[in-house]
Amino acid sequence: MKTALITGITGQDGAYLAELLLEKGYVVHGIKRRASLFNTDRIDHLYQDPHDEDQRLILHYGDLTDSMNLTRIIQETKPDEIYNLAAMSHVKVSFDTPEYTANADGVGTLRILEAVRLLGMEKKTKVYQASTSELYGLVQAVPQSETTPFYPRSPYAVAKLYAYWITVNYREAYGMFACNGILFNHESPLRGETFVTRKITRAVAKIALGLQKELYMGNLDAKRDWGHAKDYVEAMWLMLQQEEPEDYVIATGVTTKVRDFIRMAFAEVGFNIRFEGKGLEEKGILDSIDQEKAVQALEIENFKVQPGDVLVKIDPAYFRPTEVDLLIGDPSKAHTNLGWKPKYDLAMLIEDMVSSDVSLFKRDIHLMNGGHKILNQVE
Ligand code: NDP
Ligand code: GDR
Repeated sequence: MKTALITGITGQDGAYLAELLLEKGYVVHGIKRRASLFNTDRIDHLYQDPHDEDQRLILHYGDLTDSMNLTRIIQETKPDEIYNLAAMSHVKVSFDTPEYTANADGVGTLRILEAVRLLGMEKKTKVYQASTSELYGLVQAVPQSETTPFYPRSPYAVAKLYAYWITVNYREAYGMFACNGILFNHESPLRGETFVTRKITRAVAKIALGLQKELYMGNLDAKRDWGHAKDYVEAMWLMLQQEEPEDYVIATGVTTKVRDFIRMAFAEVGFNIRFEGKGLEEKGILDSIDQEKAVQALEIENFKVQPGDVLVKIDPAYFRPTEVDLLIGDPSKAHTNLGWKPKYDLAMLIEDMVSSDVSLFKRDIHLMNGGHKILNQVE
């Protein structure tokens, strides 16, 4: 029975990876941060009573900024595989918290690698580092592959650049099995609510159900290569099962503008959106409603919006000081060496996310009708 340690287990990828590894028979240790509220929503369905004899999911309090804590956990759990997924992962927020981001996302990776080395586990423990397509930043060439030069464009991406190279360095210097998965954007119903896809799918559900009036967005022209997180955690695992440690791009090879993601997400509930105007004046207007599709998706007959209503507006607060305009990955190496191919395309991803958010807010409506107060957070 193999043992894995996942940092960032309470995040989107941590949750899907924990599920995958438990299915494969692993004992899974996870590091969670202490918070004043419960923060394990995404993995609560995997929770096992610590008194169970065959408990295979074990959580430890910890933080990537605390090397003694990390060293102790690695020493106690003796993992065969470490998946370093923990990070301050929001690009825009990294401009507000650059020093913390460098500490957690950059030096945090060093702490893990150095702990493995100091404990003399460099020949036993394999390390996966959550690298990112944000490393490519300012476009040098497309599609981006393992050999495309990096040009990071945010404190987040610069911190991840350090993490990328320190992983390569420990592999070369100490013969460690350490790999970078250079993952392009991947989303799911578990995606954090402030990332663009989830912000959109939540807003689509809320607007369609009459819980929100409009959606404020930043740069609609950014292009991203979006895949499903379920497919991407499989690639992480595959990388650590190879004979040799190597770095891999994981992507779909298809890129889409934010504006088109919005259109596709609204179309999922039968709302056809057209965009008019330029720059900050651009607006997303409800062109028409496909009544049959809307009724089927929402299970309601009467909508609080009608054709002509402005549902999407621009707010400059969501623009970044430096933007990454275009990401499109070339996953050929992963196809050939790992035999990895995504099962979800963008249409399937959007369907999964919108239907999940519609169910979520229908449940809220149900609770509100029963007299419960629901927090109405909008990002
Ligand atoms: P999330 O933001 O959903 O999850 C991040 C996780 O890291 C959470 O469990 C969070 O804990 C934890 N965390 C944050 N800071 C610390 C810290 N200082 N110490 C310990 N734990 C911490 O990210 P994703 O699941 O989407 O991404 C996983 C990793 O992959 C990240 O490193 C991200 O940068 C990277 N990545 C993600 C991509 C994507 O498209 N999703 C693409 C490429 C790379 P808490 O729940 O308490 O906040
Ligand atoms: P990204 O994801 O920065 O690519 O990083 P995000 O979803 O935040 O942004 C994608 C693009 O959408 C544009 N955008 C907006 N973004 C947000 N969040 N909110 C908005 O209102 C909005 N309007 C337009 C952005 O400007 C950007 O161009 C994600 C994270 O998961 C990283 O951790 C990971 O490394 C990369 O993906 C790959």
